[in-house]
Amino acid sequence: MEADRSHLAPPPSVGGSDPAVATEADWDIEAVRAQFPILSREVHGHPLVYLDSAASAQPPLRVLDRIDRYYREQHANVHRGAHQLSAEATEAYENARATIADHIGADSDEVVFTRGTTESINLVAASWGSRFVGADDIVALTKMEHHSNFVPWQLLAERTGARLRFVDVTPEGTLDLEDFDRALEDRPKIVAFMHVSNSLGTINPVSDLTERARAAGAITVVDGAQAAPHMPIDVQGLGPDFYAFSAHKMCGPTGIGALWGRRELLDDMPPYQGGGEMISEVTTAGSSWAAVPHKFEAGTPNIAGAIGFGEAVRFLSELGFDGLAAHEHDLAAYALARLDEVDGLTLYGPREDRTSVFSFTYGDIHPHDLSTILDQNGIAIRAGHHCNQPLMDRFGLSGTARASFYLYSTRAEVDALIEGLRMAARVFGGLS
Ligand code: C6P
Repeated sequence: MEADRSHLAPPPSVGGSDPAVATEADWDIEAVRAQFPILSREVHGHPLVYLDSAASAQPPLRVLDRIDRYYREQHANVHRGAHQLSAEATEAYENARATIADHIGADSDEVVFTRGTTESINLVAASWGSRFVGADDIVALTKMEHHSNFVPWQLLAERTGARLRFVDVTPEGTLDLEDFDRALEDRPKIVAFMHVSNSLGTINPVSDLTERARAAGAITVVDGAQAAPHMPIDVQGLGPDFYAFSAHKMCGPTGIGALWGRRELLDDMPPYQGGGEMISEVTTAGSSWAAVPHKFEAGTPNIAGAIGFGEAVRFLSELGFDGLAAHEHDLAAYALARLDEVDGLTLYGPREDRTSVFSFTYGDIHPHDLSTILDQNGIAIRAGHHCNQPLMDRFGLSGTARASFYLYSTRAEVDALIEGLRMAARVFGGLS
């Protein structure tokens, strides 16, 4: 049923652009949902309302089928055997890389398969960082970062003696651009920042930031974990030097992700790990390295994961990011309007230029209590610091409740969340 839209605030933009407002009727939500078997299960006797896609999105049947087919029909190690199965596995693995590269406007040999965003950033910090960062250098990062774009730089600073400079976040939950510019005056060697905030939904102006950083002589490392699921990524237009993302947040399997890097930078970097497959030659006197990307893929890779990742990217591309962004845009506007109706609820993050992830506190109810009550009603949200402790500190919080929506989410699920919040208020009292 199409809800009355007349009460909606001007919709926020999702995906950086301002797509035409879609309705559930434009986006064939039932056809989309039918592709996700898990969405028809129940939790604690209630239909599942899955509002935790920012943590891990659900995979559609065709991704599950592709992984299943790989194991049933094609499983063998890659790049090793001359036999048919190994050739087929290698072809499927490299095709997945090509699909992902094509999707982000890159060449295949610039895409390194990793375990995910975390490993991608650790790879850059350990490899580029250990070769090019010294005790006199500065690494700039923001207080908005997920721990995976924070701790690797702390480790690098500990190893090298480099200094960290933290760019502030405004009270509205956007990056403090004046502080960003002040940080650049210190001529940092590396500037690391996220594309989209996993707690606030903030979309950072990546191309603007990379341009400013480059002009100041820095390389940029962009955490795209929360952007790649929601918008097409064009690494050439965005302009970073490295871009990291994870499959499991974009309908793919866990344990696989990608690091894109500029070819000349990847070429100059030492290996991250040593072992099979990443070498050109090994002798007792020493070893030489395979060309990129294989130099960074030591050991047997996550072949099934990579193939599933490629299938997920194909799935999203065929569904179309325009329709997806318009659907999320509509849902975000609806969710904002409905959350505004709840007295005692405080929402964190901007109202414009955001994705459909909402962090909030509700009166004095502890976020974990809130999530427990919602879970008893089949509603899955996340509670805690979301691996964003410096950001939580910035807002004087220990944690928030967080509901995140995706391509299969519905207005009815927003309504279920609001009803669940009212239920929690009745349990804890004192709130409407
Ligand atoms: N955020 C969340 O619930 P991995 O675990 O390596 O796939 O992704 C880490 C990561 C990096 N950057 C951002 C912006 C992220 O959101 C995440 C994962 C999940 O917010 C789990 S903490």
